[in-house]
Amino acid sequence: MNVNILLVVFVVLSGILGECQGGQLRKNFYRKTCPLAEEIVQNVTWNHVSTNQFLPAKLLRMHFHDCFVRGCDGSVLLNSTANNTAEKDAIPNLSLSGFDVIDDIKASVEKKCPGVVSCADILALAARDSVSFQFNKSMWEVLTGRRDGTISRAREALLNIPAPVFNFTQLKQSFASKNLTVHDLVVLSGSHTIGVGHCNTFSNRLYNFTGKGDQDPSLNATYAQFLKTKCTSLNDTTTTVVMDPGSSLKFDSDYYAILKQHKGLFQSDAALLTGASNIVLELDDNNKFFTEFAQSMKRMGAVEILTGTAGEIRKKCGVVN
Ligand code: HEM
Ligand SMILES: *[C@@H]1O[C@H](CO)[C@@H](O)[C@H](O)[C@H]1NC(C)=O
Ligand SMILES: *[C@@H]1O[C@H](CO)[C@@H](O)[C@H](O)[C@H]1NC(C)=O
Ligand SMILES: *[C@@H]1O[C@H](CO)[C@@H](O)[C@H](O)[C@H]1NC(C)=O
Ligand SMILES: *[C@@H]1O[C@H](CO)[C@@H](O)[C@H](O)[C@H]1NC(C)=O
Ligand SMILES: *[C@@H]1O[C@H](CO)[C@@H](O)[C@H](O)[C@H]1NC(C)=O
Ligand SMILES: *[C@@H]1O[C@H](CO)[C@@H](O)[C@H](O)[C@H]1NC(C)=O
Ligand SMILES: *[C@@H]1O[C@H](CO)[C@@H](O)[C@H](O)[C@H]1NC(C)=O
Ligand SMILES: *[C@@H]1O[C@H](CO)[C@@H](O)[C@H](O)[C@H]1NC(C)=O
Ligand SMILES: *[C@@H]1O[C@H](CO)[C@@H](O)[C@H](O)[C@H]1NC(C)=O
Ligand SMILES: CC(=O)N[C@H]1CO[C@H](CO)[C@@H](O)[C@@H]1O
Repeated sequence: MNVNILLVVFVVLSGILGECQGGQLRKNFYRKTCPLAEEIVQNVTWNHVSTNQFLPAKLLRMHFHDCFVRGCDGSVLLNSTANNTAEKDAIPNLSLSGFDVIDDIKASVEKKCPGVVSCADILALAARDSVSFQFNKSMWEVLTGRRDGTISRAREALLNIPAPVFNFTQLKQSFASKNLTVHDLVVLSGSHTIGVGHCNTFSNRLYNFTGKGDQDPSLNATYAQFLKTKCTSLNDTTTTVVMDPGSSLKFDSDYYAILKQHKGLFQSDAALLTGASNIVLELDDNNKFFTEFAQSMKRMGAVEILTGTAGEIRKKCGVVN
């Protein structure tokens, strides 16, 4: 085989690999149609994060929920209507917030280039930029070119968002249904290095694990005692607990160190240690975690996307055109 043929094979293979990673998404899709789009998103996001340090966790989780229900099509942003209960109003799973920030970013982008930049792309960029603020640089690449969906159903959120009581098999299946691997599952769960969980999402582990008033034996007993002082009963639905007690605002690989000490907050966190301990051990390192996170986010950000002429570019993220 001569060099030219090798080159052709290489180019074709890279094309196929690129296809698998991002589908028809591209780097800086709006370069010609709205050159300042990504800069505006970053600026407005950073302005908000500078006065709300809890925002990165909100937007990162919102992007995840968007991608897992009908793909990353901005459907999580749609409001309920008289005849439809939208994803964002699916009962407790969600406790999502930050929609007002997305609306504000969208308004700034619309002012510059009306009807060009999708809400789905804005959410993907804002999730990246909000987490990146503390590093003063972009922590992962976001390909763009997503279009906005027009359908948002609460029932689909309940069916597609993995539950905190899921075991490893269920988590693996949930991610596989989005063409994401066990490696993606463990890497993306590292998002739980920032943010909070409500007591009712894990208090069964403290008070009634098997229905006999018992505690989850896989939860660090010392830590369980501490958690019981925060969540004093099974029916507390309002108190929140940080998931990374040492540095709940800092985006780092602490999550994996926490898992190793059996202090993962949800059963789904603890399940990773039993189901994929080798990956947990591997990721307990900032550089390794950041590198892998960037790749898995690219894969999650391409799940079931609408591109080309599919869907629409919403004028307002909360309502279809
Ligand atoms: C693997 C399955 C997952 C399960 C079962 C799960 C479950 C949960 C639950 C129950 C909460 C607490 C919500 C609350 O009580 O307010 C939470 C918070 C959070 N999750 Fe996950 N999650 C998973 C994966 C992910 C992924 C893939 C991401 C992002 C890529 C993510 C990002 C977050 C963030 C940032 C928070 C904190 C939100 C806040 O502070 O308001 N999670 N997750
Ligand atoms: C974004 O913010 C930077 C720094 O404050 C500023 O120089 C730049 O002009 C802003 N860009 C846009 C498009 O607003
Ligand atoms: C839902 O209601 C809107 C008006 O609020 C209407 O335009 C739309 O056709 C209705 N959709 C269905 C499926 O009934
Ligand atoms: C953030 O990065 C910009 C450009 O990369 C640089 O000009 C600025 O000094 C940095 N700010 C801080 C606080 O390091
Ligand atoms: C995981 O949960 C499912 C549903 O509750 C159950 O059928 C399955 O046996 C569990 N798997 C393991 C390995 O515990
Ligand atoms: C997963 O990949 C298969 C085969 O390429 C494709 O048919 C399916 O639509 C993909 N599913 C998702 C959720 O991306
Ligand atoms: C614990 O779970 C069992 C079985 O589901 C239930 O009968 C019991 O009422 C629960 N205890 C409390 C305090 O909720
Ligand atoms: C919560 O549960 C405790 C018992 O665990 C009970 O005494 C209390 O009345 C419950 N509170 C509410 C608001 O249901
Ligand atoms: C439980 O947590 C303590 C620190 O709070 C730690 O020293 C211990 O090793 C942990 N136990 C297990 C089984 O990981
Ligand atoms: C969606 O609902 C929120 C909260 O009720 C509201 O603030 C926002 O203006 C609505 N968006 C649209 C486009 O109607
Ligand atoms: C994923 C998740 O937490 N699902 C829950 C959403 O809320 C319904 C109704 O309370 C629960 O049954 C689901 O388990």
